[in-house]
Amino acid sequence: MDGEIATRRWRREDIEALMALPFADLVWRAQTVHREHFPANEVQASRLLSIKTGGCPEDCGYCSQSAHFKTGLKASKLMDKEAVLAEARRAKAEGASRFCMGAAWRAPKDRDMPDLCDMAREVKAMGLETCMTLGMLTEDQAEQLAEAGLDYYNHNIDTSPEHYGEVVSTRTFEDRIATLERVRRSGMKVCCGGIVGMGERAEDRVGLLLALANMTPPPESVPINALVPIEGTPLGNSAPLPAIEFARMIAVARILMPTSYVRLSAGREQMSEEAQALCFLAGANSVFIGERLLTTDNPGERRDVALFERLGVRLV
Ligand code: SAM
Ligand code: DTB
Ligand code: SF4
Repeated sequence: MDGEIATRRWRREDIEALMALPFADLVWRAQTVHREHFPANEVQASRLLSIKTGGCPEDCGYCSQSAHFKTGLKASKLMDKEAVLAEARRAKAEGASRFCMGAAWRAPKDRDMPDLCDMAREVKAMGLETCMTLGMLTEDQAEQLAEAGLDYYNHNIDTSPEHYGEVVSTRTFEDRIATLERVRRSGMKVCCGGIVGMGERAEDRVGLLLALANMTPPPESVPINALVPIEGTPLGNSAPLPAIEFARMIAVARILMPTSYVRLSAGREQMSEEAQALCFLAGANSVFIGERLLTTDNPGERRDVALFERLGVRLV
């Protein structure tokens, strides 16, 4: 990342001004920035796997996996390494270049670290990029994962610092930042983004982007998730953000973080092809492929092949 981009500071007013641009002007700026730093018609493909599902002690108001809410999800323990490796092979065969392993934990237990490190090491040896999202990490755990060759660690800030306490009560925004700093110091790349459509205010979306863009350096990977409403959770009845507002969010993320992968993450199943196309026009250049995200559906290969062919986009 060039030094100027790594240390640039954005002001809230800069972001508000971008958000207020006429849509065509905003998309034109986002396209210009995107084409300076990335091939215009390539989208990176990641595949997710839930390696430990449900029964989570945290109370994130959007999540199907929290033990605090009755969502009907069946909890299971950490998968065997061989089963994880088989899924990684399948992901590679389906065209994924990165394999992301997610666990419904507040934090990993030290006794699970050797298995987790083996998974990271062996998935990487297949020629896939690796990512994990396991909750909070100690410095030592971050170092162990980095040592095993884990490329990315995902840990989202999810919303603005001001709104965070309304979504999660079992940890603070500062807890999230502390883990992100440990990940950064360990040498792994940072994957950090948020969710929109949780009933947040427009200023919270600005606050989310401000917090992400002012990390020094900004995250290399920025997932923008559209809330997948889960029945039984406090946010299960939230209304989706209009597609054009969602695309604005992507465009502003692209302008603020020119060299980061901006991922159109959760929510593609609920979006039209045209809404997704707007996001790619706005500078999104990464997606999750496959039939499933962690616990919810994703468009899957047949629909995605059709979409990306129609758009002339190459998945890489
Ligand atoms: N337990 C770990 C943690 O919270 O960091 C890792 C797994 S957690 C499911 C990873 C991320 O998925 C969350 O931070 C959130 O951004 C996203 N997520 C979870 N449920 C979602 C939903 N219903 N809709 C959209 N994004 C969601
Ligand atoms: C991220 O930002 N989105 C992914 C990944 N990081 C771990 C998770 C999306 C989860 C969507 C809801 C589910 O399938 O449970
Ligand atoms: Fe647990 Fe992560 Fe879901 Fe929060 S988002 S309840 S920490 S799995």
